[in-house]
Amino acid sequence: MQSEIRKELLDAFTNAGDAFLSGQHLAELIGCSRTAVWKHIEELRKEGFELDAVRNKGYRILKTPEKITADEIRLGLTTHFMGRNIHYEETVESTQKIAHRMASEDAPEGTVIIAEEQLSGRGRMARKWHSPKYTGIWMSMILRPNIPLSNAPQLTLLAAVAIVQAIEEMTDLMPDIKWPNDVLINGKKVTGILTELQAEADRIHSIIIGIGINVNQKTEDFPAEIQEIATSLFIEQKETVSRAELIKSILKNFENLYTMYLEQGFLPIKLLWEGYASSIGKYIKARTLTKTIEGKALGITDDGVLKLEDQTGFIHQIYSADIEL
Ligand code: BTX
Repeated sequence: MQSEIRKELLDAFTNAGDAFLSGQHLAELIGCSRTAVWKHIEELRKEGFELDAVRNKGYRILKTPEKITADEIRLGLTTHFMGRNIHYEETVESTQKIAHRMASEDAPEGTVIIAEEQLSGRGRMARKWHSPKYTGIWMSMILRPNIPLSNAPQLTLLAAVAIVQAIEEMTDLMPDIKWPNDVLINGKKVTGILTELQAEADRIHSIIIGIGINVNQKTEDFPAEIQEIATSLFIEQKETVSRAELIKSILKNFENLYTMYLEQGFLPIKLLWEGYASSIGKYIKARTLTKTIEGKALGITDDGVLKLEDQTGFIHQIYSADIEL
């Protein structure tokens, strides 16, 4: 059920905070009958929303269901465009695949595709991304920035900053970023980011940023081959974290940073990113497609490219690689 009434109802509850809203007031606000309001409230109840209904006062929402449906995310979302259009599915092959299709069908900027589970979640270079049901955030965001093609990787760094900010808001954890796209906690990977493009030679049609976050998995939920390198917020914080709240926080932080980026360029993002980057100043190994370079990570350029100084003092500019600390 995705009617306008329902959207307006959830927006009204968002604006009301803890206050009760009477059926009459809601009907007037939305411009529908009291029966229609009641019908939609019953629908919400059936889907797992817990509502307080008090005679002469009205309704308020006490608890939203465990799922991360479009409605759950809409309730309390304060962004202007990020996540204003949400496509939710229980099980998908990959949210990236759906995002590519929707982007070529002119989905608006800020469209977000979310799934509870991915059967073929993908990482960079055709690697697999383990995405089990109800435990993590598996989402793709469609953007349409007017920037040169070569600047697209900057958005990966921007997304990493937004995710770290959101994790810091929601937990006591202090994640760091490993260039270019890993968010780590205590040296283990909690997040992966995959940035893909739809473009012509010189023009970006859309950028699709895929975000995978391990939220409530336990160690044994990970396949054996990644148990040593992967972690989740639950494992680190020892408490369940609300996926919907985390998504809202990411969307809000992302929108703020992205707006700043479009107005002021990459520099303010670079400064924030460097504040979280664990690899800078350290000796690292960078495996590119063709070679492995060892040396000291000096930082990133104003374009977001990694600067790596080898033993001879030569400074390499690394556009894409896997990093070992
Ligand atoms: P990556 O290439 O940096 O990382 C992939 C590697 O990470 C894998 O080879 C494996 O070793 C390890 N790995 C796999 N699953 C997990 C996991 N759940 N947690 C920690 N480590 C893991 C990173 O690629 C980019 C991942 C993007 C995932 C999102 S989810 C939504 C969207 N849809 C989709 O198909 N991909 C993106």
